[in-house]
Amino acid sequence: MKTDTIEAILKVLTDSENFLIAGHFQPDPDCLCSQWSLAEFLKRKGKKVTLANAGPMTRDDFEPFRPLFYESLESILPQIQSEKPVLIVVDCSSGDRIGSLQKSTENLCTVVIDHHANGDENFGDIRYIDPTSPSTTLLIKRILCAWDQSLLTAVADNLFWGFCTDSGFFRFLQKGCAPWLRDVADLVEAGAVPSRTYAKMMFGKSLLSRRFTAEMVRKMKVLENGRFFLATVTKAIEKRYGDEKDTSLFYDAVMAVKGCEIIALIKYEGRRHYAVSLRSVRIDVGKTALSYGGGGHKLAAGFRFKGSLFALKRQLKQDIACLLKKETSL
Ligand SMILES: [Mn+2]
Repeated sequence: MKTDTIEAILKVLTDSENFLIAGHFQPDPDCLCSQWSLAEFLKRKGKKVTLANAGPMTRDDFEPFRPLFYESLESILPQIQSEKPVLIVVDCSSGDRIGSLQKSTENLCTVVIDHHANGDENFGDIRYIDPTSPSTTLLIKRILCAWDQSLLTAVADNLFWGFCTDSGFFRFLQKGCAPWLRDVADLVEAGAVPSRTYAKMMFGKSLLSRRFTAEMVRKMKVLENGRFFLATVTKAIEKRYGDEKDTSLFYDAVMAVKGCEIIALIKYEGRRHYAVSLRSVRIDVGKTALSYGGGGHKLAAGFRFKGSLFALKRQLKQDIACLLKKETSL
């Protein structure tokens, strides 16, 4: 995969004075913390920075970020068109992932900073892509430290949070991650506190969000001799739990089941519209997601599906059965 260097990124950051920082829609902490930390840093260097994310940013823990981000660029479009800031896109590497922001930013010089492998190579003028990084925040950390060694405590704290969510609080880290853990150590040195971040991520949940997991575990289908688990968030479940659907707890609970290899979670998004998330213990499900027009990582990926739930389930069961068969025969 072609990637530009940190030096190329630094050159744009130092040479330009005005930036628009965007990330993927349905942002996670890795995305928002990458955006915010980069913005904070550039502002301290005297640059003009605008933050934008198509959202939604409804999660409680995103509240401090919310007033700082534009969800739509409509109101500042004339300004963008006359000032032509450099667009920096983080935590995704194809134009469609920034959602509704794409149209208003198409003609801007674009820098892409991402750790996903399956992006669009034609998107962006400068692309710094490193799929070995557990999070985009660690790429941002390297860029910031290459410019200026001092990290604000708040920046270190947020960069660490992004790393923790994408690495499942260190659980998903693979062999060879040691260099990245040195960056993590730098963040802790600069003021990030692992126990505090863990508490922020794991505690203070609603009882309803625990009940969601209970219901999903009870209703999921056990397939392929207990190697594949398929669960569906139906319209009724969606209505009952709303924002209280804590899917990460569900994945953790099912992943821990002996023999579990792959989990698929189908979510109702509207009539004949479904979002599918795939999780895997070791087998590459990124390619499966890609074959449906989606993307993601080897062990965590997803895609959207238009059509009947019946057709989706039938196809997905077939594909996963095939994948598991191939793995068994290797
Ligand atoms: Mn990420």
